[in-house]
Amino acid sequence: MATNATTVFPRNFVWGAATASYQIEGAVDEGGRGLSIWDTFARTPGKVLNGDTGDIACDHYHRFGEDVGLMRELGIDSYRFSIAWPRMQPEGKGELNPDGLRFYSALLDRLESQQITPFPTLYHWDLPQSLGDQGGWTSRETSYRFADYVDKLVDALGPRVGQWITLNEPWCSAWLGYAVGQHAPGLTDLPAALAANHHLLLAHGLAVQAIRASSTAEVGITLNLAHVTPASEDPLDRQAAIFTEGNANRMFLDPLFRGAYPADMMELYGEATAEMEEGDLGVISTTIDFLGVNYYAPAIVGSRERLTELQALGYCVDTGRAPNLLDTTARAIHLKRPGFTSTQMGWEVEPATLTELLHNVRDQYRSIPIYITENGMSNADYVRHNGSVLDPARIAYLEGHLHAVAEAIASGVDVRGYYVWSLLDNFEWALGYSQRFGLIWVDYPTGERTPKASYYWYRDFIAAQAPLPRDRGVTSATMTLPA
Ligand code: IFM
Repeated sequence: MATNATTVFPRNFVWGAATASYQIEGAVDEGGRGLSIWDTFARTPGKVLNGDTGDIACDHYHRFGEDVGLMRELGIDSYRFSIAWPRMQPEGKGELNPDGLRFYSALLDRLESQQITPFPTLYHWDLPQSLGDQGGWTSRETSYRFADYVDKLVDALGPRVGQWITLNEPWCSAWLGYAVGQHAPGLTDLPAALAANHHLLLAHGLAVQAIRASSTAEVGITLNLAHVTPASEDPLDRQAAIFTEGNANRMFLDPLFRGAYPADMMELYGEATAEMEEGDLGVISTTIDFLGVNYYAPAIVGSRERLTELQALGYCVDTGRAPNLLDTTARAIHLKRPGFTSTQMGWEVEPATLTELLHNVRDQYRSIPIYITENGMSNADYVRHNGSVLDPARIAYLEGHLHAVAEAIASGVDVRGYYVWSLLDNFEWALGYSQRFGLIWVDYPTGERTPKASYYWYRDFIAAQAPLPRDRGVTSATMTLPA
């Protein structure tokens, strides 16, 4: 956790908050939007807790003006959101939907009027259902469809966007969607997950090339990188941790930065490995301008064979982590340590692991501008009798992780910005509305927004970083974090 230390952020550090289309927009049947695989998945009984869907969500589609107003009050420099592919290209092909374009143009206008820089993600899991019907990410064709979509979108909105994120957390799309079955489309099929892993990366590479061909915007990708620690020094636990880290990190970072999949993982997956074409890895490793890192919690991993011994040491099985990964990552098992604070998701809180992870990326790959594109926690928030929402645990979590980011910067990692997940409470995928990650409470029946104590804390934190306008020569701002 944070110690008595001075936290310094560079002068032009970007302060932001993040959301994603299916999680907040609602209006799934409006403005010519097509179906997505998440509409189908959420409407399938038993797939999402309480049968929740994104049909209405935060109704951001209708309330985006109010939401941008709340961003303005918060004082963020930049807003990370995602563009719903089925809103823009309802069938995943053809011309862009004019109503979809109107919605995102209006959002961009509103952001611009409030001097908030847009940081759009091109794909945050809502694949058009018609592409899902043709194999989704197991099909190479989906990568080509994505590149075509991005090409058209950048032509239409490009002049107003200076930075694009191609994909959000392709690990989740590929592995939770096709191996674990907890996310759309809900498959439990290792070769399908490996094909999806490859086609998502190919889609990313093709999209980078499409953007480069028609714009000068920066482009990057957001990964949910893992900080993995073996539960013990036992060789079986160590090997399980290596494979887990390989599955979460190296299966993405190696092709992106080294143009090759990691040999040990290819050997592990053997015949299940995806078919590739010559040149694919060259496309995937097309140079990017920045890396987005989403980080929430450390992972403690042991070998399934050693579960009894590990339980005797006080570990328990982390049921909040994808259970079927046990088989797909070499019989590795996610564990929880005794005595560690967890969030409502059951995720352990250990901010210093974020600093270590950022060091690892720099040392094992290369120094590249990094944005922390998501960080935050779900909490058992509630509205008090006087209408306020007090969430000191979230404030402590954010403080600790900001300190960890500052430590990474101080030791030379090129971190350029930080986005809280999330601006609003929203639809947390398979967990429906049961998990509240927002700085702003959303009353789902009415749509009413109530900023939480963490919102005001983050507002004051940002203000303390830039007490003078940035063009008035402020070189840095300091603040002392509590012990
Ligand atoms: O809500 C998600 C988001 O869509 C992707 N990253 C993790 C968040 C919390 O689980």
